Amino acid sequence: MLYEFNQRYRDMDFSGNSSAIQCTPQQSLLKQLLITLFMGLVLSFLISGKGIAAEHVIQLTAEETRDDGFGNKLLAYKMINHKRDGVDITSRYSPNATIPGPTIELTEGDAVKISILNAIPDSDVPVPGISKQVSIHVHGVHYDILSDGTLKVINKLFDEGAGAGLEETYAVYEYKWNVAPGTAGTWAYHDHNFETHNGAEHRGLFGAIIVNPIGAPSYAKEYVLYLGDDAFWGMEIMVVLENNRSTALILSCLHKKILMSDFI
Ligand SMILES: [Cu+2]
Repeated sequence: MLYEFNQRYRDMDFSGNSSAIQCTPQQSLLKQLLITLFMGLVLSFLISGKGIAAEHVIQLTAEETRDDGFGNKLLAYKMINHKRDGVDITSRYSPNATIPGPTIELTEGDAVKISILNAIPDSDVPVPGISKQVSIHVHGVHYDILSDGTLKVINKLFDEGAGAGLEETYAVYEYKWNVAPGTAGTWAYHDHNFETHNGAEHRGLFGAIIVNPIGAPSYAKEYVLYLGDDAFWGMEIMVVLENNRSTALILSCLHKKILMSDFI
């Protein structure tokens, strides 16, 4: 399947009315003042060393897992590529599709373009009344409605995912996140479109983003833990073992006594 962006989203013009408008001398002066003020703000950010935002370009797929021997298959996100300011940092992730999905670390002020490719078999074949799309619906960071990662029945605009939706079909769908100041924290992302308008979060399509405050200390090991009704799921981040790759943890509390010391 080609990794092509949906044209409808990319070609959309957000610049508004572009027809030429004559400025009066007062308006020109005001414009110059605003430009000077803006340049001053940019310079002060650069001098203080703060607010130097990174640009992330991230590509994920959603895949079906192997049969568990009883006819059950789950779904999982996989990191295909992550570039931070043009530097490839994909090697910090597992090369496999994992449950939970890849934990994505960001910093306040960053900008993110994240796209999803649907690699679930037959997901591009429309089925009346059933969405085969997968999406990335995120919490915590800011975005406009075209990056909500939901179906048109919810957002009233488009089926915002990859694969055959109820109305639109895309091979790849791209979202834009504004990791605005004030969004620091650990947040969930998950599918919202597969088969129901609440998606397939319960079948494995979920993960976390960590938004660090500017200047936050870094830690040798971090864990994101998810609590379900019969299992702990987790993601170990930046592990020194295993070539610094993040590793998914699936720890059933029915079969294993879990101690917090396991994580320290
Ligand atoms: Cu949610």
